[in-house]
Amino acid sequence: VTKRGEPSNPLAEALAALRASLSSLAFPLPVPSAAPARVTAAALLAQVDDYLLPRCARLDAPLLVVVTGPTGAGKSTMINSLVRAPASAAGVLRPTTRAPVLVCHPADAAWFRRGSLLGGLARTSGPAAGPEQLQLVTAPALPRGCAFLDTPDIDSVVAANREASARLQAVADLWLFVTTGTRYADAVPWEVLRTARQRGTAVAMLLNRVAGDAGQEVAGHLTEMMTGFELADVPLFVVPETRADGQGLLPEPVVVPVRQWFETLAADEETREKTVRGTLDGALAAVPAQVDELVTALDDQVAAAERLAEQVGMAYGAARASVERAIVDGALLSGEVLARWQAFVSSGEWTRSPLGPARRGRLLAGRARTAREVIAALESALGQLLRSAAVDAVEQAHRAWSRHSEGSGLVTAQAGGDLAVPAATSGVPAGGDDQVARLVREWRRETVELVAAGAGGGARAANHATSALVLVAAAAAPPVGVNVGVNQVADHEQVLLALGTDPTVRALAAKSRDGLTARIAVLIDSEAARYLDRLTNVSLDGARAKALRETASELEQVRAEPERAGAEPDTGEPPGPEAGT
Ligand SMILES: Nc1nc2c(ncn2[C@@H]2O[C@H](COP(=O)(O)OP(=O)(O)OP(=O)(O)O)[C@@H](O)[C@H]2O)c(=O)[nH]1
Ligand SMILES: [Mg+2]
Repeated sequence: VTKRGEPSNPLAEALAALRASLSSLAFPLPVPSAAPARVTAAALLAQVDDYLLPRCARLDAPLLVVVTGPTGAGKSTMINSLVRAPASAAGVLRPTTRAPVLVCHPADAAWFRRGSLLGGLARTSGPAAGPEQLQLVTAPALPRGCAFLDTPDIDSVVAANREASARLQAVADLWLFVTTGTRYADAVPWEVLRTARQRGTAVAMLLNRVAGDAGQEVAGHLTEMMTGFELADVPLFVVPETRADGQGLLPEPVVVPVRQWFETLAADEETREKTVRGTLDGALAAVPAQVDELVTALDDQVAAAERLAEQVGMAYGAARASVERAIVDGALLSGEVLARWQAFVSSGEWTRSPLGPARRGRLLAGRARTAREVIAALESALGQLLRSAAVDAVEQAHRAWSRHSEGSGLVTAQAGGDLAVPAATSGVPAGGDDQVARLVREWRRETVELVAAGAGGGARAANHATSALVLVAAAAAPPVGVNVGVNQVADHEQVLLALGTDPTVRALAAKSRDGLTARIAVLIDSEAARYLDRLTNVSLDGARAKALRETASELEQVRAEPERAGAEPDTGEPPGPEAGT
């Protein structure tokens, strides 16, 4: 039928594809759908590995009865009594069964010892050390072709037990649900049963330890409840309260009807296979709904990531706009820059001959010192402007992300460091190098080179002064065309106005300003990237959702075409571990 480890049929291939897309899923943003989706994805992935793949590869493997129900209901005691040996420890300390115990006929043991059914659980022959282990016990009293899996209780207060229990239930060909006259009305087990039922899992009920005279009444009520939960057609065993013997086994008369039912099931190949196929098909049919939930949750991730990205875009867009506005409207020409500019202007004859081509060199020559001071003041003011814009942006982005849970988890405790600390200003010693200082310095250098190239290698001092003019014109002067009456404005403003009309300065300043805005854009983008980088994994989710949807629909198609599914067991082979391996 199949070679171990190879996809044996289209169904197995479709499941393998589903498995691959499931294993790439992540739900990092804590939107409401994320936590349930993580649980669903893990459970589905486990079911594919533990049960769907192995079972669809070998339909003739022994039928696995998972015994489940509330703690203390007598699950382990019943299994031991069925196999007439203390296979799984029973006890008064709740919960007793903390790790799964698989009891099977010795001839079936090889299936479970080597098999990929529950492949993730390490096999042990002694008591399992934890829920990641599976204890294998053989019992000659069991018929071949039918095995029992004793599981931790269904509604355990121990979370690890509950999860382990759910994982084990997912591999069942049939559930034997054991409850008692005092526990049968509890809500949790019924919800679990309803889910099993909706998934087409075969179920048998066992009402255990029913006290003599209450039997009729309790069984009647339970039957009513079963009907309400669409479990009316499920076999119900009512086992009266008796005393266990020295080995903890129940008296034969109360066990016999249950054992006979399983013996009949194991012996009747057709019914057994029908049970196996029914549960398998139910589990496969339940996949699309689970995948829908995952796809919706992935969409939620993308939507949340887009919201977060938009907030970052707004914060850093505002920062960039405010810096550009300050440059364009001349806001930088104030304070120290203005004082230095005035000193620079008043040291010469600006008002009468601003920038006359013939006199430019001579005029500017004497102003090297004041020019340097203007440049230094301008650099410092520009640096401050950029730093405060970066701080504003990081604060706004941080505030925006912190307002909701999906963002607040991302701003702290990540490998990239705490986003609350703006990179542009953090950890830089006074006078030290940082991104902003580097940007300003590089922009000044670029402008000085532009001026030098434009001046055709004039005197250094002249270049200095012209650079000062160009730098101020680029970063601190308002755009040309502001109509100011010449008599009412101060000398330095007249110089500014003159700068605006001088074609050489204008061209150089325009180039210099373009260089500056480009550098600012790069800086702002790299600051914003500290936030956006945390969303890159999420933005892939659109593609992941699409891939997942495709694998699920392929699985649906294969399932809907039995001839393609090709999971017909080779009926010529007797069921057993040796077959086809
Ligand atoms: N008198 C009597 N005692 C029983 C019966 N079934 C179980 N017990 C006792 O009840 C206790 C619990 O039984 P277990 O078989 O360990 O119950 P369980 O459902 O496996 O419990 P967990 O493993 O904790 O989920 C043990 O002390 C058993 O000896 C019964 O039919 N009659
Ligand atoms: Mg037990």
